[in-house]
Amino acid sequence: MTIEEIAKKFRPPAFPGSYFLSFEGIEGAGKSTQILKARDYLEEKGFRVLVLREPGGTSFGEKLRQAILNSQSPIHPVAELHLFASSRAQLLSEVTLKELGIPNTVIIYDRYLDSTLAYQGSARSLGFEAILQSHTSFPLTLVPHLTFYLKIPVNLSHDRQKMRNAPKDYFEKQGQDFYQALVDGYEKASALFPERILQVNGAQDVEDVFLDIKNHLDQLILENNSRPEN
Ligand code: T5A
Repeated sequence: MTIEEIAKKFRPPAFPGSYFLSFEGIEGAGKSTQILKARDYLEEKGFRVLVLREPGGTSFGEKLRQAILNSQSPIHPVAELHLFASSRAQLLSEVTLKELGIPNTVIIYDRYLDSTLAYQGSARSLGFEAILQSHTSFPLTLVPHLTFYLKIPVNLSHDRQKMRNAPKDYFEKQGQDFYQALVDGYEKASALFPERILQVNGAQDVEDVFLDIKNHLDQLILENNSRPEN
């Protein structure tokens, strides 16, 4: 089976009136900044919004997050893949699937499957096929209705990390080649899931980035004819 054929098996969850969204990008792309704006906007529209982060979001997942991001020694790429997938399966079953069952809910993930494709599949060289094959059991077969990929160049990622002046975590310590492989990985993921992944120019001003996102959110809600405010 080709990776395109495997990719077709991934589907968004079917809960009428509720949406599953994710935000993606390299370090400092502006995900957290834009997620808060999207949350406020969707709440104004009358949705109930939950923001969840990966890895993490459950007590089991937060322990895995600490184990990975605070690791002082190298973790094997296959171990990384399974740690992220474990956190994801737990978050989907413990929180996401239950909450989406409540009408007019929006779940926003700060990183999801495309992070694993870019970080472990591309930058850690495991390949897309290995990542997708490890996600073929439910609930890992679920994908968001829309994914916003905030695209920034590698040098801007470094500039924003420097400005933040926080201690570097496990992945932030990686070199230029790793970051370039992440960008390549996100491009490849966007080509594999062209309807789900929307590329947004993350190098613009915060407000201009959000304007692009807002237009896509309006379109998604209109297409599905579900406006709780009406
Ligand atoms: N990981 C995760 C994997 O390897 N595999 C996986 O499967 C998964 C799920 C998670 C790490 O785990 C890895 C990837 C990550 O390395 P994390 O702590 O969640 O780690 O780190 P990030 O998600 O990368 O979070 P960051 O905080 O680094 O990036 P954000 O959220 O994209 O950026 P944000 O919004 O905090 O902004 C960064 C800075 O830039 C400014 C902000 O004010 C902030 O100072 N900024 C802008 N400045 C100018 N113009 C704009 N448009 C700006 N937008 C933001």
